[in-house]
Amino acid sequence: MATLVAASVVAPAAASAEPPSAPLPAVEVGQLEASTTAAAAAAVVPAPVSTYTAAPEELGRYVPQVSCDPVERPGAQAFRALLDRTYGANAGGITRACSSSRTEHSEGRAYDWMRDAGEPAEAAQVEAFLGWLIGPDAEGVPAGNARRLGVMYVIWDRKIWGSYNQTWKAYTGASPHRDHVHVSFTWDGAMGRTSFWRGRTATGQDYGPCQVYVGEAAPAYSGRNTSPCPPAVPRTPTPTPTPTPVVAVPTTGVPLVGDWDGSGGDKVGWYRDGVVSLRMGPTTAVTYRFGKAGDLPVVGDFDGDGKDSVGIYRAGQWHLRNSHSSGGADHYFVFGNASQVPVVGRWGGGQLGVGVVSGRRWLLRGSLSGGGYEKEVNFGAPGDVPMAGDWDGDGKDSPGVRRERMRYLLNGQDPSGPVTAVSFGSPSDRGISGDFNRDGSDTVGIERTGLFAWRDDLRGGGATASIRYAGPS
Ligand SMILES: [Ca+2]
Ligand SMILES: [Ca+2]
Ligand SMILES: [Ca+2]
Repeated sequence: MATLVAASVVAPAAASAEPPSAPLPAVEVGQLEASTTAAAAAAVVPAPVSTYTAAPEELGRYVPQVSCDPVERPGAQAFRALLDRTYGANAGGITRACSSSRTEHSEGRAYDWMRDAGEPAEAAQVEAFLGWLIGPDAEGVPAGNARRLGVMYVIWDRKIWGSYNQTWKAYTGASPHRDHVHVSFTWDGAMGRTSFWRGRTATGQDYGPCQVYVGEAAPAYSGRNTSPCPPAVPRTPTPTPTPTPVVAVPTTGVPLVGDWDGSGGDKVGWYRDGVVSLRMGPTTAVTYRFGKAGDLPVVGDFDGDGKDSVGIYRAGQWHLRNSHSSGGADHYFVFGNASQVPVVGRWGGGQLGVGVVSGRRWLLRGSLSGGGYEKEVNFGAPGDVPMAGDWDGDGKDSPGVRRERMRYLLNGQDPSGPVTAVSFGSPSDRGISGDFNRDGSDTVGIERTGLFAWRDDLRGGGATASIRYAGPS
Protein backbone atom coordinates (compact mmCIF):
# COMPACT_ATOMS: atom_id res chain seq x y z
CA MET A 1 0.00 0.00 0.00
CA ALA A 2 1.04 3.56 -0.41
CA THR A 3 3.15 4.31 2.57
CA LEU A 4 4.33 7.65 3.77
CA VAL A 5 7.99 7.70 4.65
CA ALA A 6 8.91 10.58 6.88
CA ALA A 7 11.65 12.66 5.32
CA SER A 8 14.42 13.22 7.77
CA VAL A 9 15.48 16.75 8.35
CA VAL A 10 19.03 17.58 7.47
CA ALA A 11 20.41 19.28 10.48
CA PRO A 12 23.58 20.27 12.22
CA ALA A 13 25.48 17.29 13.44
CA ALA A 14 25.25 17.08 17.16
CA ALA A 15 28.46 18.04 18.83
CA SER A 16 29.18 17.04 22.37
CA ALA A 17 27.19 18.67 25.09
CA GLU A 18 30.34 20.19 26.53
CA PRO A 19 30.91 23.92 26.54
CA PRO A 20 33.19 25.05 23.73
CA SER A 21 36.45 24.77 25.58
CA ALA A 22 39.07 22.31 26.64
CA PRO A 23 39.57 22.34 30.38
CA LEU A 24 42.97 24.01 30.58
CA PRO A 25 44.53 26.12 33.32
CA ALA A 26 42.29 28.89 34.55
CA VAL A 27 43.25 32.51 34.16
CA GLU A 28 42.07 34.77 36.93
CA VAL A 29 39.95 37.78 36.14
CA GLY A 30 42.51 39.85 37.99
CA GLN A 31 45.20 38.87 35.50
CA LEU A 32 43.01 40.03 32.69
CA GLU A 33 42.42 43.33 34.38
CA ALA A 34 46.10 43.71 35.17
CA SER A 35 46.91 43.61 31.49
CA THR A 36 44.78 46.66 30.93
CA THR A 37 46.48 49.66 29.48
CA ALA A 38 44.96 52.96 28.44
CA ALA A 39 42.89 52.60 31.58
CA ALA A 40 41.52 56.09 31.83
CA ALA A 41 40.09 56.21 28.33
CA ALA A 42 38.64 52.74 28.62
CA ALA A 43 36.99 52.95 32.02
CA VAL A 44 33.65 53.42 30.26
CA VAL A 45 31.13 50.70 31.04
CA PRO A 46 27.49 50.29 29.99
CA ALA A 47 24.92 52.36 31.82
CA PRO A 48 22.01 50.52 33.42
CA VAL A 49 18.72 50.71 31.58
CA SER A 50 16.45 49.47 34.38
CA THR A 51 15.87 49.91 38.08
CA TYR A 52 16.30 46.53 39.72
CA THR A 53 13.75 45.20 42.14
CA ALA A 54 15.55 42.05 43.24
CA ALA A 55 18.87 40.23 43.19
CA PRO A 56 20.22 39.15 39.78
CA GLU A 57 19.17 36.00 37.97
CA GLU A 58 20.76 32.72 38.97
CA LEU A 59 23.82 31.83 36.93
CA GLY A 60 22.88 30.59 33.50
CA ARG A 61 23.50 26.93 32.77
CA TYR A 62 25.11 25.74 29.60
CA VAL A 63 22.23 25.29 27.17
CA PRO A 64 23.93 24.88 23.80
CA GLN A 65 22.53 25.54 20.36
CA VAL A 66 20.39 22.59 19.21
CA SER A 67 18.12 24.10 16.58
CA CYS A 68 18.63 25.77 13.23
CA ASP A 69 16.73 29.03 13.48
CA PRO A 70 19.04 31.99 12.82
CA VAL A 71 16.79 34.93 13.59
CA GLU A 72 17.96 37.86 15.70
CA ARG A 73 16.48 37.63 19.20
CA PRO A 74 15.37 40.85 20.89
CA GLY A 75 17.81 40.54 23.81
CA ALA A 76 20.73 40.11 21.42
CA GLN A 77 19.59 43.12 19.43
CA ALA A 78 19.30 45.23 22.58
CA PHE A 79 22.77 44.07 23.66
CA ARG A 80 24.20 45.13 20.29
CA ALA A 81 22.58 48.56 20.69
CA LEU A 82 23.94 48.81 24.23
CA LEU A 83 27.51 48.22 23.05
CA ASP A 84 27.06 50.54 20.11
CA ARG A 85 25.98 53.43 22.28
CA THR A 86 28.60 52.71 24.93
CA TYR A 87 31.62 52.12 22.70
CA GLY A 88 30.57 53.31 19.25
CA ALA A 89 28.96 51.44 16.38
CA ASN A 90 30.63 48.30 15.06
CA ALA A 91 29.89 45.69 12.44
CA GLY A 92 29.30 42.74 14.72
CA GLY A 93 26.75 40.08 13.86
CA ILE A 94 24.11 38.10 15.72
CA THR A 95 23.05 35.36 13.32
CA ARG A 96 25.00 32.87 11.28
CA ALA A 97 23.96 30.14 8.87
CA CYS A 98 23.47 26.73 10.46
CA SER A 99 26.53 24.51 10.64
CA SER A 100 27.91 21.81 12.84
CA SER A 101 29.46 24.28 15.27
CA ARG A 102 27.59 25.21 18.40
CA THR A 103 27.93 28.97 18.56
CA GLU A 104 24.33 29.95 19.40
CA HIS A 105 24.61 32.25 16.36
CA SER A 106 22.35 29.81 14.47
CA GLU A 107 19.69 30.42 17.10
CA GLY A 108 20.18 34.20 17.05
CA ARG A 109 21.37 34.29 20.65
CA ALA A 110 25.03 35.22 20.30
CA TYR A 111 26.79 38.43 19.37
CA ASP A 112 30.24 39.10 17.92
CA TRP A 113 31.54 42.43 19.13
CA MET A 114 34.24 43.44 16.69
CA ARG A 115 37.28 44.54 18.65
CA ASP A 116 40.97 44.12 17.89
CA ALA A 117 43.11 42.74 20.71
CA GLY A 118 46.15 44.30 19.01
CA GLU A 119 44.70 47.80 19.31
CA PRO A 120 45.35 49.05 22.87
CA ALA A 121 42.31 51.35 22.96
CA GLU A 122 39.96 48.62 21.77
CA ALA A 123 41.54 46.02 24.02
CA ALA A 124 41.09 48.40 26.93
CA GLN A 125 37.42 48.81 26.07
CA VAL A 126 36.97 45.09 26.06
CA GLU A 127 38.71 44.64 29.37
CA ALA A 128 36.69 47.41 30.97
CA PHE A 129 33.54 45.79 29.64
CA LEU A 130 34.49 42.31 30.79
CA GLY A 131 35.45 43.59 34.22
CA TRP A 132 32.03 45.24 34.47
CA LEU A 133 30.29 42.13 33.13
CA ILE A 134 32.03 39.45 35.13
CA GLY A 135 33.43 41.25 38.13
CA PRO A 136 31.32 42.29 41.12
CA ASP A 137 28.41 44.56 40.27
CA ALA A 138 27.43 47.73 42.16
CA GLU A 139 26.02 45.59 44.97
CA GLY A 140 29.12 43.43 45.06
CA VAL A 141 27.49 40.41 43.45
CA PRO A 142 30.06 38.50 41.36
CA ALA A 143 29.14 38.47 37.68
CA GLY A 144 26.02 40.42 38.61
CA ASN A 145 25.79 42.15 35.23
CA ALA A 146 26.40 38.91 33.34
CA ARG A 147 23.56 37.38 35.33
CA ARG A 148 21.23 40.32 34.68
CA LEU A 149 22.03 40.19 30.96
CA GLY A 150 21.76 36.41 30.77
CA VAL A 151 25.28 35.95 29.41
CA MET A 152 26.07 32.26 29.09
CA TYR A 153 29.69 32.52 28.01
CA VAL A 154 32.22 34.96 26.58
CA ILE A 155 35.25 34.25 24.39
CA TRP A 156 38.05 36.81 23.97
CA ASP A 157 41.71 36.54 23.12
CA ARG A 158 42.11 32.77 23.56
CA LYS A 159 40.14 32.67 26.78
CA ILE A 160 36.59 31.66 27.62
CA TRP A 161 34.48 32.48 30.65
CA GLY A 162 31.25 30.59 31.32
CA SER A 163 28.44 31.43 33.72
CA TYR A 164 28.17 27.67 34.31
CA ASN A 165 31.69 27.53 35.82
CA GLN A 166 32.48 31.20 36.47
CA THR A 167 36.08 30.65 35.48
CA TRP A 168 38.35 31.97 32.77
CA LYS A 169 39.88 29.08 30.91
CA ALA A 170 42.11 28.84 27.91
CA TYR A 171 40.13 28.71 24.70
CA THR A 172 41.47 26.27 22.16
CA GLY A 173 38.98 26.64 19.32
CA ALA A 174 40.13 27.35 15.77
CA SER A 175 39.62 31.09 16.04
CA PRO A 176 41.75 32.79 18.71
CA HIS A 177 39.07 35.49 19.05
CA ARG A 178 41.56 38.32 18.92
CA ASP A 179 39.43 40.22 16.41
CA HIS A 180 36.13 40.00 18.20
CA VAL A 181 34.44 39.21 21.50
CA HIS A 182 31.96 36.37 21.27
CA VAL A 183 29.02 36.60 23.68
CA SER A 184 26.46 33.77 23.93
CA PHE A 185 23.23 34.31 25.81
CA THR A 186 20.88 32.10 27.75
CA TRP A 187 17.43 31.91 26.18
CA ASP A 188 16.10 34.36 28.75
CA GLY A 189 18.94 36.72 27.93
CA ALA A 190 18.46 36.31 24.19
CA MET A 191 14.74 36.95 24.49
CA GLY A 192 15.33 40.11 26.53
CA ARG A 193 13.48 38.73 29.55
CA THR A 194 16.19 39.39 32.14
CA SER A 195 16.37 42.12 34.77
CA PHE A 196 18.95 44.17 32.88
CA TRP A 197 16.19 45.00 30.39
CA ARG A 198 13.03 44.65 32.43
CA GLY A 199 14.03 45.44 36.00
CA ARG A 200 12.36 42.36 37.44
CA THR A 201 14.38 39.22 37.77
CA ALA A 202 13.64 36.20 35.61
CA THR A 203 13.44 33.08 37.75
CA GLY A 204 14.64 29.62 36.85
CA GLN A 205 16.21 28.58 33.57
CA ASP A 206 14.89 28.48 30.06
CA TYR A 207 16.11 25.25 28.49
CA GLY A 208 14.78 26.20 25.07
CA PRO A 209 13.83 23.69 22.39
CA CYS A 210 14.79 20.07 22.92
CA GLN A 211 16.60 17.98 20.39
CA VAL A 212 14.43 14.93 19.73
CA TYR A 213 16.64 12.83 17.46
CA VAL A 214 20.38 12.42 17.52
CA GLY A 215 21.95 14.16 14.55
CA GLU A 216 18.87 16.22 13.74
CA ALA A 217 18.03 19.79 14.58
CA ALA A 218 15.61 20.49 17.40
CA PRO A 219 12.36 22.29 16.54
CA ALA A 220 12.62 26.06 16.41
CA TYR A 221 12.28 27.99 19.67
CA SER A 222 8.59 28.34 20.51
CA GLY A 223 8.52 29.61 24.07
CA ARG A 224 10.01 29.33 27.53
CA ASN A 225 10.78 25.79 28.64
CA THR A 226 11.62 25.37 32.29
CA SER A 227 12.20 21.60 32.16
CA PRO A 228 15.61 20.16 31.29
CA CYS A 229 15.53 18.35 27.98
CA PRO A 230 15.60 14.55 27.94
CA PRO A 231 18.46 13.00 25.98
CA ALA A 232 18.00 12.86 22.23
CA VAL A 233 17.30 9.40 20.92
CA PRO A 234 18.33 7.70 17.69
CA ARG A 235 15.61 7.96 15.09
CA THR A 236 14.05 4.57 14.61
CA PRO A 237 14.40 3.53 11.01
CA THR A 238 11.09 3.83 9.23
CA PRO A 239 9.78 0.29 8.78
CA THR A 240 9.84 -0.92 5.24
CA PRO A 241 6.24 -1.39 4.22
CA THR A 242 5.13 -4.83 3.25
CA PRO A 243 4.40 -4.78 -0.45
CA THR A 244 0.95 -6.18 -1.06
CA PRO A 245 -1.30 -6.23 -4.11
CA VAL A 246 -3.75 -4.12 -2.12
CA VAL A 247 -1.77 -1.07 -3.13
CA ALA A 248 -2.99 -1.40 -6.66
CA VAL A 249 -6.03 0.67 -5.72
CA PRO A 250 -5.55 3.84 -7.71
CA THR A 251 -5.36 2.32 -11.16
CA THR A 252 -7.29 -0.90 -11.04
CA GLY A 253 -9.55 -0.66 -8.03
CA VAL A 254 -10.21 -3.12 -5.23
CA PRO A 255 -12.81 -5.87 -5.58
CA LEU A 256 -15.38 -5.79 -2.78
CA VAL A 257 -17.58 -8.46 -1.22
CA GLY A 258 -20.49 -7.70 1.08
CA ASP A 259 -24.14 -8.26 1.84
CA TRP A 260 -25.31 -4.94 0.44
CA ASP A 261 -29.04 -5.59 0.79
CA GLY A 262 -29.20 -7.72 3.92
CA SER A 263 -30.39 -10.83 2.09
CA GLY A 264 -27.82 -12.98 3.89
CA GLY A 265 -25.60 -13.75 0.94
CA ASP A 266 -22.58 -11.81 -0.15
CA LYS A 267 -22.42 -9.90 -3.42
CA VAL A 268 -19.61 -8.19 -5.24
CA GLY A 269 -18.58 -4.65 -5.96
CA TRP A 270 -15.68 -2.34 -6.66
CA TYR A 271 -13.85 0.52 -5.04
CA ARG A 272 -11.87 2.59 -7.51
CA ASP A 273 -10.44 6.11 -7.02
CA GLY A 274 -13.09 7.25 -4.60
CA VAL A 275 -15.96 5.59 -6.46
CA VAL A 276 -17.96 2.75 -4.89
CA SER A 277 -19.87 0.49 -7.24
CA LEU A 278 -22.01 -2.26 -5.73
CA ARG A 279 -23.67 -5.03 -7.72
CA MET A 280 -27.17 -5.42 -6.28
CA GLY A 281 -28.53 -7.90 -8.83
CA PRO A 282 -28.17 -9.13 -12.40
CA THR A 283 -29.18 -5.79 -13.83
CA THR A 284 -28.91 -3.39 -10.94
CA ALA A 285 -25.97 -1.61 -9.35
CA VAL A 286 -25.42 1.37 -7.12
CA THR A 287 -22.57 3.74 -7.77
CA TYR A 288 -21.57 6.71 -5.64
CA ARG A 289 -18.54 8.65 -4.45
CA PHE A 290 -16.88 8.13 -1.11
CA GLY A 291 -13.26 8.80 -0.22
CA LYS A 292 -10.59 9.48 -2.77
CA ALA A 293 -7.87 7.84 -4.80
CA GLY A 294 -5.44 6.02 -2.57
CA ASP A 295 -7.96 5.21 0.16
CA LEU A 296 -8.41 1.57 1.06
CA PRO A 297 -12.01 0.31 1.24
CA VAL A 298 -13.36 -1.62 4.22
CA VAL A 299 -16.67 -3.50 4.28
CA GLY A 300 -18.91 -4.26 7.23
CA ASP A 301 -22.29 -3.82 8.85
CA PHE A 302 -21.10 -0.83 10.84
CA ASP A 303 -24.51 0.14 12.23
CA GLY A 304 -25.92 -3.35 12.81
CA ASP A 305 -28.89 -3.03 10.46
CA GLY A 306 -28.03 -6.29 8.73
CA LYS A 307 -26.61 -4.65 5.60
CA ASP A 308 -22.95 -4.27 4.79
CA SER A 309 -21.70 -0.93 3.56
CA VAL A 310 -18.38 0.55 2.52
CA GLY A 311 -16.00 2.68 4.53
CA ILE A 312 -12.52 3.82 3.80
CA TYR A 313 -9.20 3.58 5.63
CA ARG A 314 -6.78 6.43 5.08
CA ALA A 315 -3.46 6.06 6.87
CA GLY A 316 -5.06 5.04 10.15
CA GLN A 317 -8.23 7.10 9.78
CA TRP A 318 -11.42 5.10 9.51
CA HIS A 319 -14.27 6.89 7.73
CA LEU A 320 -17.33 4.64 7.85
CA ARG A 321 -20.57 5.23 5.97
CA ASN A 322 -23.75 3.22 6.52
CA SER A 323 -25.68 3.97 3.35
CA HIS A 324 -24.91 3.33 -0.30
CA SER A 325 -24.78 7.00 -1.19
CA SER A 326 -22.37 9.89 -1.44
CA GLY A 327 -21.86 11.97 1.65
CA GLY A 328 -19.72 12.29 4.72
CA ALA A 329 -18.70 9.60 7.15
CA ASP A 330 -21.32 8.45 9.65
CA HIS A 331 -18.60 7.27 12.00
CA TYR A 332 -14.97 8.21 12.32
CA PHE A 333 -12.03 7.13 14.44
CA VAL A 334 -8.27 6.60 14.25
CA PHE A 335 -6.62 3.22 14.60
CA GLY A 336 -3.44 2.17 12.82
CA ASN A 337 -1.17 4.01 10.43
CA ALA A 338 -0.18 4.37 6.81
CA SER A 339 2.01 1.28 6.76
CA GLN A 340 -0.78 -1.03 7.86
CA VAL A 341 -3.63 -2.69 5.99
CA PRO A 342 -7.11 -2.60 7.54
CA VAL A 343 -9.34 -5.61 8.27
CA VAL A 344 -12.83 -5.79 9.78
CA GLY A 345 -14.26 -8.66 11.79
CA ARG A 346 -16.29 -9.93 14.73
CA TRP A 347 -13.26 -11.22 16.61
CA GLY A 348 -15.31 -12.23 19.64
CA GLY A 349 -18.42 -13.24 17.75
CA GLY A 350 -20.60 -10.30 18.73
CA GLN A 351 -19.51 -6.76 18.22
CA LEU A 352 -17.89 -5.74 14.98
CA GLY A 353 -14.27 -4.74 15.42
CA VAL A 354 -11.30 -3.66 13.40
CA GLY A 355 -7.72 -4.67 12.86
CA VAL A 356 -4.60 -3.42 11.17
CA VAL A 357 -2.00 -5.72 9.68
CA SER A 358 1.61 -5.18 8.72
CA GLY A 359 3.87 -8.06 7.93
CA ARG A 360 2.63 -10.88 10.10
CA ARG A 361 1.40 -8.66 12.93
CA TRP A 362 -2.35 -8.51 13.28
CA LEU A 363 -3.39 -5.87 15.80
CA LEU A 364 -7.05 -6.32 16.69
CA ARG A 365 -9.55 -4.10 18.43
CA GLY A 366 -13.01 -5.37 19.38
CA SER A 367 -15.04 -2.29 18.54
CA LEU A 368 -15.38 0.41 15.92
CA SER A 369 -13.41 2.95 17.91
CA GLY A 370 -10.02 4.58 18.16
CA GLY A 371 -7.42 3.60 20.70
CA GLY A 372 -4.82 0.95 21.18
CA TYR A 373 -5.01 -2.62 20.03
CA GLU A 374 -6.44 -5.22 22.38
CA LYS A 375 -5.03 -8.37 20.86
CA GLU A 376 -1.99 -9.16 18.79
CA VAL A 377 -1.91 -12.24 16.62
CA ASN A 378 1.14 -13.17 14.61
CA PHE A 379 0.03 -14.97 11.52
CA GLY A 380 1.21 -15.29 7.95
CA ALA A 381 4.38 -13.86 6.50
CA PRO A 382 5.51 -10.51 5.15
CA GLY A 383 4.08 -10.12 1.68
CA ASP A 384 0.90 -12.04 2.41
CA VAL A 385 -2.41 -10.32 1.75
CA PRO A 386 -4.56 -10.33 4.89
CA MET A 387 -8.22 -11.38 4.72
CA ALA A 388 -10.37 -11.88 7.80
CA GLY A 389 -13.33 -14.27 7.82
CA ASP A 390 -15.40 -16.78 9.70
CA TRP A 391 -13.92 -19.86 8.11
CA ASP A 392 -15.58 -22.41 10.43
CA GLY A 393 -18.97 -20.76 10.82
CA ASP A 394 -18.81 -20.31 14.61
CA GLY A 395 -19.73 -16.65 14.33
CA LYS A 396 -16.23 -15.38 15.03
CA ASP A 397 -13.92 -13.94 12.43
CA SER A 398 -10.24 -14.75 12.45
CA PRO A 399 -7.12 -14.13 10.35
CA GLY A 400 -6.43 -15.58 6.97
CA VAL A 401 -3.89 -14.72 4.32
CA ARG A 402 -3.48 -15.13 0.60
CA ARG A 403 -0.05 -16.03 -0.69
CA GLU A 404 -0.10 -16.38 -4.46
CA ARG A 405 -2.53 -19.19 -5.21
CA MET A 406 -2.71 -20.38 -1.61
CA ARG A 407 -4.97 -19.31 1.24
CA TYR A 408 -3.96 -20.04 4.83
CA LEU A 409 -6.90 -19.72 7.18
CA LEU A 410 -6.81 -19.72 10.97
CA ASN A 411 -9.75 -20.46 13.23
CA GLY A 412 -9.62 -18.49 16.45
CA GLN A 413 -6.72 -16.31 17.39
CA ASP A 414 -4.15 -18.86 18.44
CA PRO A 415 -1.57 -18.94 15.65
CA SER A 416 -0.41 -22.35 16.81
CA GLY A 417 -3.90 -23.74 16.15
CA PRO A 418 -4.80 -25.71 13.03
CA VAL A 419 -4.51 -23.83 9.76
CA THR A 420 -6.61 -24.65 6.74
CA ALA A 421 -4.66 -24.41 3.47
CA VAL A 422 -6.62 -24.01 0.26
CA SER A 423 -5.35 -23.59 -3.28
CA PHE A 424 -7.56 -21.54 -5.55
CA GLY A 425 -6.95 -19.47 -8.66
CA SER A 426 -3.60 -18.27 -9.92
CA PRO A 427 -0.94 -16.01 -8.36
CA SER A 428 -1.88 -13.04 -10.54
CA ASP A 429 -5.50 -13.09 -9.35
CA ARG A 430 -6.71 -11.01 -6.49
CA GLY A 431 -8.33 -12.69 -3.55
CA ILE A 432 -11.87 -12.32 -2.26
CA SER A 433 -13.65 -14.00 0.60
CA GLY A 434 -17.21 -14.09 1.83
CA ASP A 435 -20.30 -16.12 2.54
CA PHE A 436 -21.76 -16.44 -0.93
CA ASN A 437 -24.17 -19.33 -0.19
CA ARG A 438 -25.62 -17.99 3.09
CA ASP A 439 -24.50 -20.98 5.18
CA GLY A 440 -22.74 -18.84 7.76
CA SER A 441 -19.20 -19.77 6.76
CA ASP A 442 -16.84 -17.65 4.73
CA THR A 443 -14.98 -19.17 1.83
CA VAL A 444 -12.48 -17.87 -0.68
CA GLY A 445 -12.38 -16.88 -4.30
CA ILE A 446 -10.65 -14.69 -6.82
CA GLU A 447 -11.18 -11.66 -8.99
CA ARG A 448 -9.53 -11.72 -12.42
CA THR A 449 -10.13 -8.70 -14.68
CA GLY A 450 -13.74 -8.36 -13.69
CA LEU A 451 -14.50 -12.05 -13.27
CA PHE A 452 -15.36 -13.00 -9.71
CA ALA A 453 -15.18 -16.75 -8.96
CA TRP A 454 -15.41 -18.65 -5.68
CA ARG A 455 -15.96 -21.98 -4.03
CA ASP A 456 -18.51 -22.54 -1.29
CA ASP A 457 -16.27 -24.89 0.67
CA LEU A 458 -12.62 -24.92 1.66
CA ARG A 459 -11.64 -28.16 -0.02
CA GLY A 460 -10.01 -26.67 -3.09
CA GLY A 461 -10.83 -27.46 -6.69
CA GLY A 462 -12.84 -25.63 -9.31
CA ALA A 463 -15.17 -22.71 -8.77
CA THR A 464 -18.68 -23.24 -7.42
CA ALA A 465 -19.90 -20.12 -9.12
CA SER A 466 -18.68 -17.06 -10.96
CA ILE A 467 -20.01 -13.73 -12.01
CA ARG A 468 -18.69 -10.96 -14.20
CA TYR A 469 -18.86 -7.46 -12.82
CA ALA A 470 -16.37 -4.83 -13.85
CA GLY A 471 -18.15 -1.88 -12.28
CA PRO A 472 -18.67 1.38 -14.13
CA SER A 473 -16.05 2.17 -16.72
CA1 LIG B 1 -25.25 -1.69 7.89
CA1 LIG C 1 -14.83 -18.61 12.92
CA1 LIG D 1 -20.58 -19.86 2.99
